[in-house]
Amino acid sequence: MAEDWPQMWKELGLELENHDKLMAALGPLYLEWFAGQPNRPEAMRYFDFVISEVHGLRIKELLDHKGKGGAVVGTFCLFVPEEVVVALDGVAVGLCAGTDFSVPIAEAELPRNLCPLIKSFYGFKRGKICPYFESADVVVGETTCDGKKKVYEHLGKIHPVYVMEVPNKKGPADRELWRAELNNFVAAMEEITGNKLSEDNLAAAVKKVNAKRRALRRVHELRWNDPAPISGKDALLIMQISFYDDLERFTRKADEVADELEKRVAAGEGVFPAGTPRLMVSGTPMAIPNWKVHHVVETSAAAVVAEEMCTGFRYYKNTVNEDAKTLDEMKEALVDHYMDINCACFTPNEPRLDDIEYLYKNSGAQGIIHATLSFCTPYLLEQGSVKRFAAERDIPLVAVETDYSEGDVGQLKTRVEALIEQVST
Ligand code: BJ8
Repeated sequence: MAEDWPQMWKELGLELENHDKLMAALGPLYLEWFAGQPNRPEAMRYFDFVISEVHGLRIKELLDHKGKGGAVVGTFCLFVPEEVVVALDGVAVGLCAGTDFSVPIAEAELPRNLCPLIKSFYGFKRGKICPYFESADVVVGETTCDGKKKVYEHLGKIHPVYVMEVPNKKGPADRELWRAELNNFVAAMEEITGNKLSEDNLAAAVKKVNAKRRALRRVHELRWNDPAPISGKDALLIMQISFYDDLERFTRKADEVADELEKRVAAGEGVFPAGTPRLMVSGTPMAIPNWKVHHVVETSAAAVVAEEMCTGFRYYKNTVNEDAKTLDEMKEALVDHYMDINCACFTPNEPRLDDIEYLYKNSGAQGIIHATLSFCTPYLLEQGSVKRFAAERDIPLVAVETDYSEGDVGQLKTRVEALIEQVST
């Protein structure tokens, strides 16, 4: 790691002692869980490098961008229209929210019976541990679940926050609300970036973000082959990195992975032996560095071959229509795109079951793990519908509720192993 990073972190106002402790814990964990996987694609080296520089080079790039007058926009949800941020020469960064490390810092102020994703990100800010947070000119929140909605009020006291109202239903009035929210967001981002949205810059941004979604889809769908040419853990990692890496470089590198995977598939090569039990995961997002469920599955002689979640299919399922000509038509295409995300924050949310069915049928998965973060009411309540859906089709399913601690790994492993045994007989 370059020597001037501690100085950079200091200038960002990080609490260096806590930050060092976090990095000291994450480095060995990453080496143990990722580097040791057999027969990883060569093209994963880039992603290993990105992780090795996660708080170094990438932060320097963001600060350089700010130095040239650009803005950095922090996000926690797929609903934040990154095409608008990119069009206005901003950088959208999905902020870290996947570690237990920052949870106790949040619990000093927030209730303990709250989703760990929310506590994780709030603890990062409160403890001044995350250089992405400290680099962000603004954090864009959303009114998706009650936990996030209310914590943005707290966050707003210690960091600039802009909140988008996401509708709870998908009828005409809800579309209208979202259209208005999109226009308000454009106005807010124009003020923050000092740039004006135009047909040209929005069309270019849509193309760039679409290319990223397509590259992710290529990587993820190549796992549908047996043997799987890449582990679920690596596919998840690529997905997580897509939220904060440089947009165009990331797309190139993800396409390089996909090119290599295509060759592996043609040669019948995989990271697991052919016939390894195949599972898909559905539920709440797995923010970096939350790799727990995938690690448990793939150290139990099975493979994760699909994710019906925001760090997965929900992000790359659709691209934004590139045929729109006028700015109004382009914004309407964005409205269409975002209103088609099947998050549990909507009621009803039947199309999520169609997504699960599509992934289950096409990925060759033999069973489903419904994985929900603790205290996530929307996904815990949808667990019942997903269970019913699976039972009606005789699909083996196990539903787990977990957090970022190590405490339940043994129990998780027992449940996953029972599912693997069920799909293997
Ligand atoms: S579009 S899933 S990213 S809201 S896990 S914080 S819902 S209590 S993250 Fe999400 Fe956007 Fe929906 Fe996707 Fe609340 Fe649940 Fe926690 Fe969650």
